[in-house]
Amino acid sequence: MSNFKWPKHSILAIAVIATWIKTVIVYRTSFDMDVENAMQMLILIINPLSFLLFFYGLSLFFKSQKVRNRYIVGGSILLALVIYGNVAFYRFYNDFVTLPVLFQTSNFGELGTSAAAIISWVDLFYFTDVFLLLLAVKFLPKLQDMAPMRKDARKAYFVLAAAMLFLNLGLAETERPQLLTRAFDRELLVKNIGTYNYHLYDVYVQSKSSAQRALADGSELVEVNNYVRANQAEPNVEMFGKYAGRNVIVVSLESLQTFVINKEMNGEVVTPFLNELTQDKDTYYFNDFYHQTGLGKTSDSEFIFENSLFGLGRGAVFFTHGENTYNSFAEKVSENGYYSNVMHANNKSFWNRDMIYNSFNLDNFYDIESYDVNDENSVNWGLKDIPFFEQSAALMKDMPQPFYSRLITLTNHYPFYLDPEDMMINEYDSNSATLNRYFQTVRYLDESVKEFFDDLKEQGLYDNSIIVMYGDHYGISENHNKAMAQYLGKEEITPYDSALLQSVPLYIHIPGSNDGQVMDEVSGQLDLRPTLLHLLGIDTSKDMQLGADLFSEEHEDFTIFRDGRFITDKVVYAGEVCYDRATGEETDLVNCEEYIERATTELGYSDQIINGDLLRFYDVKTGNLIVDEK
Ligand code: GP9
Ligand code: MN
Repeated sequence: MSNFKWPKHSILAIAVIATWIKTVIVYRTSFDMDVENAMQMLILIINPLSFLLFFYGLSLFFKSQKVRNRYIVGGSILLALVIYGNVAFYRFYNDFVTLPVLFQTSNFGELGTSAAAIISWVDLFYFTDVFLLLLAVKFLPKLQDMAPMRKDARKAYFVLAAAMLFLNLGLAETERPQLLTRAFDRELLVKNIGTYNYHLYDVYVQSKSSAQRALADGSELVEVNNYVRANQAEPNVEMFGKYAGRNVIVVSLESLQTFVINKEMNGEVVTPFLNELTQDKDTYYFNDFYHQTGLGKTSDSEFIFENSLFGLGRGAVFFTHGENTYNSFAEKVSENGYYSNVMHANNKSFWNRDMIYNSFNLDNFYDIESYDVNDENSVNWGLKDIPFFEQSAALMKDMPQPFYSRLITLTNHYPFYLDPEDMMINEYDSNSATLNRYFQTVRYLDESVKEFFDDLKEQGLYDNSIIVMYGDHYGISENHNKAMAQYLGKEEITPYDSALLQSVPLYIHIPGSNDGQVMDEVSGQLDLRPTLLHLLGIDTSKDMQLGADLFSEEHEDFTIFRDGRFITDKVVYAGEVCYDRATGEETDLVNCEEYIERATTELGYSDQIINGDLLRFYDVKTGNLIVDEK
């Protein structure tokens, strides 16, 4: 044994191979990435390699063995943290980390209950390569030749690394043409170029978007404006201004999806009050309405509601563009004599709300300081919805009228914990504890809404208000597909099913209207702003909005998701496949093509407006461009 000499660069080789194998295992065990064929599998397996060769290979530039080893071990720790951070994030958001998300640290403190459900001891596995390297560094050096690599050998090494990169990109290009230019979908990116290269790419995109603001001069708006004007839906004459002057109460129903509405779970009704409302004479209930949020979750839904623009494909626009110029719903109603405010019993800085609410020109934010929150009336993320609604109604009573209040509920939030006394139905019995608990917290949310209606009546606010309620985003991610399939009585959840599962309920409840209907427009959260402003008789014909009035004759059955998927009354487009909406069968891509183009255009325009901060160049009163002096 003592004569045996390990080859010169064993530590480097171990680093590359160990981290490589670990990364591939992590891909297969911790992320849910569909691999459809052998080529995709091959790409997945080789994609970490080029980066690892480069990254660990930099050690070859150090002369001393000691420094080389330190660099390699330090590097492996860094990469392990990156991978682990991604895994923990993925468990919660079912998505990959982006740079802007990393700066959302002010949210991390509050993730307490959620984090505990997400991290465990088994996670030490993600550091296996680090442990292995520590052992190797301790025991191998005596047994190996310590001299630095020769220059020509080093050159050959980097040529190999570059060749690996081109091989990877080449294969990815045949599998997914235009991957890097078109990608709204991080899963496709990670699958094809690997998690490490993905982060480098993300840094590049981030700097490009910062440059975009600096370089914008307003001329970009001409094309966007033409598109928006050409596609805008005329208000419905009968509905326009029909409820002018009423208070507007908007309720964001945390994580509520349509799949529980009018359904039972093991013989128990999940949402008795919300079910009743779907048939109510004063309620327009939209059963084919979708959330359009991305990584910003609740904050994205707020952004969409206020602006009728999409959030961003990466990170939360609330964080990345909190200081932009906007023309929010709040600002519009304030100009028409409304007192505008948001009510949410959480710290004001969560999701950067305090900052961006200023940019939205909201008159007030009733945050946690406005509420009486204690151990008794809290669970999970904070104040329970029933006392939240009760205290909110009391606060509303003292507001100047008419007011616009947007209330954000919280109890039906992952991980869906409840106190035993608030459990009104049993848990479900699938392999997903999350889905099992979800039905109970949804049941609680339903009860809280029912009581809220009573609170409003008690405070004398009910009759003169419009109450709008919608699900903010999904509650059950694709991580729970197996349990979901069990509940829905399906063999499996296909991408087609997943897209349709993004439906969230929308209620527009107008006391005394007597015109209640179930509406089956295919529609989305971007449509809320124009719809409600028109009900109040507020003109939006010059606004930069991408949604359409739900009561308009010209409203189209077409709704786009943030990641490029979309739904119409005829097709569902998901995972780059066009499905027949009625049958769920794959159909010719031609049937989706026209819409694919429009989805790309609209998402692109929305991004342009936000990244360029273009509304600073737009006079919404006149519809004129404010041309930048420079
Ligand atoms: C936090 C609440 C929840 O204040 O809105 O945010 P979410 O995690 O659903 O985006
Ligand atoms: Mn939410």
